[in-house]
Amino acid sequence: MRPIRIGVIGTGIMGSDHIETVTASISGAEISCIADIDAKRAEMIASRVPSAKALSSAESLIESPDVDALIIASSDATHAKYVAASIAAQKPVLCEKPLAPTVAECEEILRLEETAGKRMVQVGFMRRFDLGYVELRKRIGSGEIGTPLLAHCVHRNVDVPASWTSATTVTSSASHEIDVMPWIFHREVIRANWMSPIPSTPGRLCDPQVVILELEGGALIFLELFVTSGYGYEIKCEIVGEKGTVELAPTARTVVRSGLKISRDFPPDWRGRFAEAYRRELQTWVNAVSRWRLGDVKTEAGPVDGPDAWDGYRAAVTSQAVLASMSQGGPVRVESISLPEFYLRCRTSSSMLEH
Ligand code: ISE
Repeated sequence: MRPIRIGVIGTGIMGSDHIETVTASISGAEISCIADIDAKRAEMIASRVPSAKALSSAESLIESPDVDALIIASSDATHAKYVAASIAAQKPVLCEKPLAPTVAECEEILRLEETAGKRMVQVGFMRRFDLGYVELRKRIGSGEIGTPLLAHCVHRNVDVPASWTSATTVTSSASHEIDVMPWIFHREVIRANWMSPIPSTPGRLCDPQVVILELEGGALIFLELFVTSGYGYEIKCEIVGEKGTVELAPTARTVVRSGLKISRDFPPDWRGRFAEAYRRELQTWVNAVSRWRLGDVKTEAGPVDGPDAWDGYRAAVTSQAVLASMSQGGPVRVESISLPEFYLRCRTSSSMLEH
């Protein structure tokens, strides 16, 4: 079978990274077309990829006969319209998180998929493909540490761009824990509480931030977000259960002892920390798209093998509650949503792995 020809919209940090990963490490796919709001940048990136050409607009890329499936990695605010156009063109999509910045836009995507009668959209919550998180989930499921009661999570960036706001910390950074912790605990978030310590010199951003998520049944997730930590990109997660704890092990490959000190390196950002997760995410998605094209997947399950549009929507609903807590103060109830019959059927009729 010929490779899946992937069109990429957006060549910022994640678009460029996906182009490199697909080209170097993914079997059964190639990058065929690239579009960016900055046409020169699209051309420059395409010139480095032998199978790719630059197209002048995202719309022409979605319609192009040379594109079988899409990676959407443009700015968050443009996701919903490109996802909608891809569903209309009946082309599978891997959309970077967040699926869309607002709950209303996510709801519209759910409606479009249901009308199309199949899932077409996978959301780039790549932590579900990280072997550390996968193992955390398995160990919780095995009952080894008893009922999980709480989690301590830390999420630190070195720095953020000038356009970043306190809300972006929630939609762009916290959204990962907002997605992955309910997946590990097998429980929905019912309440969110946002807080921020008061620094000696107030800055432009609230940083660090603390988010406490309460899950059904009473488990608690404590999340520290510190996006201008300055020292490195670091992710920690320890889950405390009734009979023990389980945590992600440090990921550095070496430990250095020198000059009366012991040290290990931190990656500068998430691409290094989650490189293998991104590779597994992309390969799993490409395999799902190939099986779907061969007619090997029940129609409504669609070309998806990982977090779907419902997961993107669920994360948006929780993020909205966190943002409400940020603006009004105090705990905010997360709107209760239950998986509709259509998504339940898609998931149970899917022949694929469980994510
Ligand atoms: C970034 O946008 C990402 O998506 C990373 O995965 C996240 O860890 C980081 O905090 C965000 O800035």
